[in-house]
Amino acid sequence: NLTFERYHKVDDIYKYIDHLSQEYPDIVEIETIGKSHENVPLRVIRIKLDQNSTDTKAIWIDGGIHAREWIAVSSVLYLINELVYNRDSLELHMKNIEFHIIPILNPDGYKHSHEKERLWRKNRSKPSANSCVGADLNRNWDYHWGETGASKYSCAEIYRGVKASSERETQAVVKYIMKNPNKFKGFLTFHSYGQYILYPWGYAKRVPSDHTEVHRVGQVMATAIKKATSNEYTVGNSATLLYPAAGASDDWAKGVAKIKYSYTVELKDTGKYGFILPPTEILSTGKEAYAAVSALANEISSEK
Ligand code: 0X9
Ligand code: ZN
Repeated sequence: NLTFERYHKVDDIYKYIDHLSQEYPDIVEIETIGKSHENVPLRVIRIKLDQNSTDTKAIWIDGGIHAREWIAVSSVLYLINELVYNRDSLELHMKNIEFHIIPILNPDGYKHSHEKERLWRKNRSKPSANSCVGADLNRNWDYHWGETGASKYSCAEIYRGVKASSERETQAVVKYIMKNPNKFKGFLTFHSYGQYILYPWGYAKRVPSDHTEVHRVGQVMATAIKKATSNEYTVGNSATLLYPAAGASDDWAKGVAKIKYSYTVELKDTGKYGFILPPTEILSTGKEAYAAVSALANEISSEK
């Protein structure tokens, strides 16, 4: 079992999810969807609690696309842990949804952040001999790739990669979701920090035509978080609320995979500790992530 008193390394995380799939093969399934640049398997854990329900609505959830945002990884693990160990007491809408969860999308970067440079953000690929290491996996997606807020310079923190979808980590998710894009009704990517629930578009200060509903559901998630821990999360268009940044996964999910409810959740805090959030915050932030997911699942399962 996993403690929520500290942050975990990649090996421990994989041991934990392996254990879950062995102990609970009826509800937990693991699929390796690709490999990172350094050949670490990228694993999706699928959880569907009610195997008898014919409802095939799915929600995609990922954490750890940015190496230093450890709280995103621990919060997704908390969610997994709740789904499995608290399954009997969960609300019905949590049982009917199929969750496709990748707790750590950038294992190489995460490892580097643990062992070498705490504030590392990118992955660990190296496009050529004289270039810097790492592409920003949240600038690498094939939707308005390379536009505002992404850099063509490999040394930049927001390096977009040599081309759209150049990175293995991006490719693995694209391939997996595009096998069956229609079943995904929600897409949540967990980041830190700032306490925001952001929705497309992120490439420019524009909103999609269905933004009224997308905003409303974002607000429902923020209200659920507030109820859980009394923390405030601000809901809004990501380019307007934060800054324009093209080639991020949320825009791809909405623009290409056509997943209506696509959000980037920036977890705690609002700047006191920033990326170096103390482990004492793991449990309460996990509860916030859980509250957001549950609220989204409820909205999605009640929609037509
Ligand atoms: O800049 C990012 O990639 C995200 N913020 S972070 O501090 N975690 O790096 C925000 C991404 C918001 N979404 C889009 N711009 N599409
Ligand atoms: Zn991030």
